[in-house]
Amino acid sequence: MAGVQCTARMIRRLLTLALVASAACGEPPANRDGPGQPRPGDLPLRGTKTIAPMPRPDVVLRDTDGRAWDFRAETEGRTTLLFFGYTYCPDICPIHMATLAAALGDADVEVHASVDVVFVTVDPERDTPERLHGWLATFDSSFVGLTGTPEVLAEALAHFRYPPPERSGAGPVYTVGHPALVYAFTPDGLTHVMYGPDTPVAVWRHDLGMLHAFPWDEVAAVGAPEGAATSGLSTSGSGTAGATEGAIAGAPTATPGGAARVGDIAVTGAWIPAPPPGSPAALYLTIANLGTSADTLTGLSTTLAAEATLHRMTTVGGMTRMEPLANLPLPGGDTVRLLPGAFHGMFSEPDRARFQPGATVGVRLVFARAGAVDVAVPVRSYDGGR
Ligand SMILES: [Cu+2]
Repeated sequence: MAGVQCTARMIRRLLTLALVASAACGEPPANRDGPGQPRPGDLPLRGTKTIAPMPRPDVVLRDTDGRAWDFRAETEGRTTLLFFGYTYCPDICPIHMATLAAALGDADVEVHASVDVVFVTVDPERDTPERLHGWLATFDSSFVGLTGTPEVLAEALAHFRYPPPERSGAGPVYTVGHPALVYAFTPDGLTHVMYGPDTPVAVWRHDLGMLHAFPWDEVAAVGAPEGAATSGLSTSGSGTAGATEGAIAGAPTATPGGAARVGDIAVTGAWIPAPPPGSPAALYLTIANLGTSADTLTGLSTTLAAEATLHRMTTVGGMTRMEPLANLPLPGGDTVRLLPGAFHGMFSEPDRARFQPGATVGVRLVFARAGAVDVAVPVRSYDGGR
């Protein structure tokens, strides 16, 4: 399939049209220094634009071959998509990587070659270089995995005004908070746009061509953006419980998922994204309480994984954390959706042979009032919904 092909000339024409249109509406054209001087802020990008673009972080990390990786030097003049995450994450991290791999897989060779996807682990203890390399390769072998000492990783996060990575939970199945956003750095060295985990493949496809083709050399003369010293974050609304169903790249809407009924409880659209090797698996579904009495989802289980738990993702200040959830209240007449970036079931140590696209996993859901119900849940690849 043909990728997005935006030439610099096409983008200039688009910008001229947009500026003429805004002038005709009586609004002063924003971010313009002179005639014909395009500014990144004028670009019709679909990602969330930063209020104040930030420079690339000045940190030296380690790649998965153990070599020193100077972030600024290695990425200079290129389009860099930076994400902080960890490979044991069941939800946002694999979604971002799968969506990016799908979008880049469709892109022109020239666009793909101009973009670096850089994944910095926030869990250096479990994400060994070997594991990081293998996990990323399941998405796209060109993705760069980076690690570092806790001090260096904290320094990299602090550049984006995030606290050091923080663990929750005890034992080997702890989770780690991390930023929900992918930061897109363009060849001018700045980040003008960010992307949340609910970014569909189509948006990436659209924006990647534009990030690549924009005449950044003409912008370079404009100088540092005002307010660069302030926080560059704008609210993206990503990863909140209010996410629209189907807005997630990996959430298929056309194919019906597993469904079941017990008492007043109707379960629909259940699906499991096929997890990368050695990673936990997530469960997404919709639960409607068709009765007038309140009920509660008190547990879930499967014989095909070591453990099944319920989680809630919370995004505060752009930092996503996963919290275990003892139960999920289901008020009478309400519908609750387990969606990427909001609620999910999680299967630790899933049976690899059974958690494959096209397979079905039997999951038992237990409700305080309605009782237990077994759902045959289809496993699909993350990019199955594009
Ligand atoms: Cu994650």
